Amino acid sequence: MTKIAVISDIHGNKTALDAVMDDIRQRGIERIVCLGDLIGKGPQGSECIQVIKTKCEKVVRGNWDVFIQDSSDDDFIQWFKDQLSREDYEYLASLPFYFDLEVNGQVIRFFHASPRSEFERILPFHSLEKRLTMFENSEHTGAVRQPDIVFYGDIHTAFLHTYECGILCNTGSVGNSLDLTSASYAIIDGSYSTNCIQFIRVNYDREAELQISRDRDLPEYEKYRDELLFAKYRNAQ
Ligand SMILES: [Mn+2]
Repeated sequence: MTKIAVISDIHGNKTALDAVMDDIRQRGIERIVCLGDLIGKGPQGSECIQVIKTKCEKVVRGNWDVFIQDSSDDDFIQWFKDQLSREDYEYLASLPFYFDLEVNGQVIRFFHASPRSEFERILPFHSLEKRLTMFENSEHTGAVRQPDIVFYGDIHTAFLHTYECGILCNTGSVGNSLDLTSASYAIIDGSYSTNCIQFIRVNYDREAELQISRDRDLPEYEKYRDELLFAKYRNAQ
């Protein structure tokens, strides 16, 4: 029986990650994949990398996982850089851009933000033309069979759209959810030779996570608190 949990955008929130991992375990699901942004914003990036490294069969890199590897003169970014070990950096540098899985004859593609870049943000209200580019191949994929189903993260907002060419699905975010404040993930259930997609919301102890953040002197704590308690995005226009 094929059941795969798809998680994304942990952002160093280990309290939320543990709650989601418990939920996945209780459902008897053994396969887990992760769509990147393991670190940044929340206080426990290195600890989250350890969990993801051990529990996930495939992980792609997100925008935070990429730019944290560059040198920075920004104090905020530097704080997160200082939390990571050499092994953590090596792990992040080893992550692939994307992967495909074939389930019941359908190609399911997984990447962080778009088929072209970890930094290209595609939102559910963008033009249809732009959303349909999510099914296209790119220099990262080469000329392979195009996907029937696409899973991505990045925008911290869960949704599913159906088109003639396929299904576009965003898992939402485990650690920094910006639609509802509960942790978000998806399940692909390939039982009975069909593919069923489910969305799961997990309540977790946000006050405990904020306590850890204060204990560790997390930079821009108030912005993190507003994201966790009110789903208020720090860079909202
Ligand atoms: Mn993210």
